[in-house]
Amino acid sequence: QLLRSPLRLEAMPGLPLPPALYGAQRQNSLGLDLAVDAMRAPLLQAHAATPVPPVALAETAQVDAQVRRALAAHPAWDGLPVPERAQRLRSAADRMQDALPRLAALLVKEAFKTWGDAVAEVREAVDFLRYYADEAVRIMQPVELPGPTGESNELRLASRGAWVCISPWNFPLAIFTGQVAAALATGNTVLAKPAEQTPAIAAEAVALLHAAGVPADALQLLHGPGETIGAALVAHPRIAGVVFTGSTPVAKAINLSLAQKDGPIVPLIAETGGINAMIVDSTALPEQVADCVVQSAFRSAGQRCSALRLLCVHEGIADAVIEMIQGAAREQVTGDPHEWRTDVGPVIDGEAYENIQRQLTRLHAQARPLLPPGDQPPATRLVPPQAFEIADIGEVRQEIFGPVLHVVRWRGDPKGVVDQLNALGYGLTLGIQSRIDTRALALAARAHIGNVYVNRNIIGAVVGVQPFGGEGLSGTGPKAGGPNYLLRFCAERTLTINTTAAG
Ligand code: TXE
Repeated sequence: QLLRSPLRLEAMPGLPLPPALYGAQRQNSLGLDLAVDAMRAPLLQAHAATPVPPVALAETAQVDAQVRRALAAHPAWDGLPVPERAQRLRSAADRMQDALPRLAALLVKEAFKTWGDAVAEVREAVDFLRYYADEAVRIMQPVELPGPTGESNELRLASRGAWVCISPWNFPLAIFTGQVAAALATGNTVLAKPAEQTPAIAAEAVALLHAAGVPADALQLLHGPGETIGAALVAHPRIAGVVFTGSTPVAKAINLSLAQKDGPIVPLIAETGGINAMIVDSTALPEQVADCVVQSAFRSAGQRCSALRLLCVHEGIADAVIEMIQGAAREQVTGDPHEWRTDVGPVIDGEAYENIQRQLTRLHAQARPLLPPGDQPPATRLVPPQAFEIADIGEVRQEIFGPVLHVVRWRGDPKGVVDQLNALGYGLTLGIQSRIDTRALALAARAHIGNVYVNRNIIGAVVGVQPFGGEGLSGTGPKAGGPNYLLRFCAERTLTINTTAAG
């Protein structure tokens, strides 16, 4: 199920084929192209009919009152039977599913997603709601534990209180919904602070959750800058925990703020970026490698925390792989995300664009460019897929959040490559391409990396199937979309009763 078979477009009547179709397949990250094409009419209709509504910004002075409201709403929400809470989240999932064309259109308009990525993201948000609803029902049953004669022992999970959910712009619906759904499913109330760049899609998700029966005070939305609103929420002495996805420096700043503030010691769940690599040995299939590079490094304009940044390829097949990547990259259509054919849309904002351009200038001076730079005017914020050959893994010090790949050749023992990757300190994703199973498994076991994908044509996870999250500079764990995630939102409580006592 995980290694999907290639979908052949020739079988789809009426679908325009690109002039030189790479690998005779064309699909987005989750192999959705064909399904997305089938939805073309309702999606384009929704696009014409969906404005990006303005939102009201929160004031820092409001934060305390909103936290108090979330605390006041906690007993009633927590007091609902778990199946009832789960049912409301499933109802929100159904509503989200029904609203797919409108939500996808909003993602295209507000977050500049391509259509394939937008549809995949709505589905991921729906999956998060359903998965955490089911998980809460599964884990929140009291468990009888064995104990000494004359005592009964019970372990149960309880909600903690009001959680702060801080989310980024790159999956503004899926990550936002996942965080909120996990906190709500476990009986917590929520103060959600979405990214400044993508407030409208978060507001849509909240409206659907409210309509599905989540009380307004149990789920509150605060729009505004991270440095003010986000920081004020984190610093509030009465919050129960923070779940954060974004950059490593902000995760560390939140950790520091939590450590220094008054009030209880509360958990932080942080999921940040990575310098994600793929190790390709001499037995790998160059075409398969190139396909994975296109899907993992260039799609979503490289704006995924899981995205491939560093290709470590055995010198014996490096030239063949590079040539194949050059061919595959040429097939990528960089352009307006509203256009149906676009593969690589603009990066999120001018600041991100400038940042990427600075890194590209440095790379042009220091490394061998493997792809043409393109001639897109800066106002478009379009960065065509870029790749640079570098001499050493250690040269990659920083995550470039765009469609930019580093390529390095290696020789000798691939275990040394894993050791160098471990030394970078990030630990989010790793791809391995090899036709020697024992070697691939040995490399995977050596890597201090949260998510390893062997011979897969995309680096990235599926909710409820492959839990996702990193370690080291890439985050705290536990993994989102996996069986241990909800535990972190809960307090563990035991109840021991002396069953021999009179009375
Ligand atoms: O993230 P930020 P940005 C990485 C990626 C990218 C970089 C910057 O490398 O280039 O982060 O992106 C809120 N207290 N990723 O600037 O700043 C902020 O308002 C509390 C990887 O978007 O970390 C937003 O809601 N909150 C990542 C959220 O934090 C604060 C996805 C993320 O913003 C805050 C996105 C503060 N002091 C970026 N400062 C991934 N893992 O997918 C900011 N925020």
